[in-house]
Amino acid sequence: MPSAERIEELLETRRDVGATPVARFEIRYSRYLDPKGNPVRPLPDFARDPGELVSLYRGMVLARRFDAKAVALQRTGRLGTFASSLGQEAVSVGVASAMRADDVLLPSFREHGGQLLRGVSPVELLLFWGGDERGSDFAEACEDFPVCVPVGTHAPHAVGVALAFKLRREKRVAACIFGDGATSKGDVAEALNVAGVWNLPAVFLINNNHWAISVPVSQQTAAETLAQKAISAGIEGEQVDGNDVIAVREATARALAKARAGGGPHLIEALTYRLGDHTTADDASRYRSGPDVSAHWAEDPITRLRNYLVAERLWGKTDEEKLLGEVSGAIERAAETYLATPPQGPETIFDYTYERLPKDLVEQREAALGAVQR
Ligand SMILES: Cc1ncc(C[n+]2csc(CCOP(=O)(O)OP(=O)(O)O)c2C)c(N)n1
Ligand SMILES: [Mg+2]
Repeated sequence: MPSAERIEELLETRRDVGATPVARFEIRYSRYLDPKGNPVRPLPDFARDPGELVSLYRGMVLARRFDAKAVALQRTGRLGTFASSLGQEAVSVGVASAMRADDVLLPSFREHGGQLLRGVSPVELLLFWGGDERGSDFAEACEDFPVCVPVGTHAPHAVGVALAFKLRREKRVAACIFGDGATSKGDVAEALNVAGVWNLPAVFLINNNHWAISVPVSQQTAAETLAQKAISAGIEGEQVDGNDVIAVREATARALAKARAGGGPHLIEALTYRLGDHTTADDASRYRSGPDVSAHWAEDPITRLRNYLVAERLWGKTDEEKLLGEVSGAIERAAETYLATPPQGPETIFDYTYERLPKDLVEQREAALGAVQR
C-alpha cells in the first residue's frame, strides 16, 4: 500500500498531465425524525395524516410481536430456524407502505413486517418458517414472491418481474429487499446492471443492518456506502435512515413513482442495525459485544415514531394499550391456527419437483409412505 504522501504525489502527476474529471457522483442521506423522534426537517405530505402514521406504527409493532412469538415457538421446538427483524421493522414496513397493491414485493428473510402489511397472514408466515410450503402460497398479495433464503438470488428475479411489467406496458413496479451482505454477490451486481441497461421499473432496497451473520459491513466492502453500487450500474442510489420509517417510506415512494413513470430503477440503502442474533441458530455474543449492541437500542424505530406521535398528541397510553392488546391477540390466534394445522404428508416432498418422478424417487416415495403408515 503506497503512503498517503505517495498517493498525493501520484494524483498531482495526473493533474499535471492535464487529466480532467469526466464524471462526478454523490450519495445523499435523508432522515426526518432524529433518534429521539424530533423532526429535523419538514415532514413529507403523507405524514400530515395521523392515520398514515398510526398505520406505520401498528405495522412495526405487529412485526415485533410476530418476531417475539416466532422466536418463542422456535425455542420450544415448534418452529424451524427463524430470522428475527428486531430493530429493523421500519425498513420493510416503510417499503411496503409506499407500494401499490399490484406492485410486487420480493423479500429476503427479514421482511415479515412488510409482508404482513401487504396482506400476507401471520399463519402463512409461521407455516413457512415451520417448514410447510403452503406458507408460501399467499391468499392475499398472491403475486408477491415467497421469502428468499438464498442470499441475493431474488435480485435477478426482480429484474424478470420488472421486465415483464415493461413488456406488458403495466404501470407496476418490482420492489426487492436484500441485506448488506447480499450486495457482495454477483446476483445483485448483475441485477442492478441489467435493470439499468433496460431501464426497468425496479426498486432495490438494501436492508443494511451492519452484519452478515458474523461479518461486519467494514469487512464486506471497502466502499464508503453501499448505495454507491448503483453508480456503477448507471442508476440512482441514495441512503436513508432505516430506523426512520418516514424516511424509508418517502424515499421508496419517490423511487416507485419514478420507476412507474418510466424513469428506471433506483437503489436505496436503509441504514439500520440488527439488534438480535442472526437467526435462532446463532449466538451473536460470540462475535460482537453487548455494549455495542445496547447503544443501538437508542435508535429503536418503534420508540422513535411513538415519541413523535406522543409529542404531537396523536397517541396516548390508552391507544398504546388497545393496540398492544389487539396485536397480541392477532398473533396468538395465528399461532394457535398454525399449531393446529396438520402437517402435509411425506409424499409432498416428492410431488412438486418433477412432472414425472424418476424411478428411484418413486421407490423412495413409496418407502416414505410405508414408513408413515407403519
Ligand atoms: C447463497 C447463500 N449463501 C450463503 C447463505 C448463508 N447465509 C444466510 S444469511 C447470510 C448472511 C446474509 O447477510 P445479509 O445479506 O447482510 O442479510 P441479513 O442476514 O443481515 O439480513 C448467509 C451468508 C445463504 N443463505 N445463501
Ligand atoms: Mg445484514
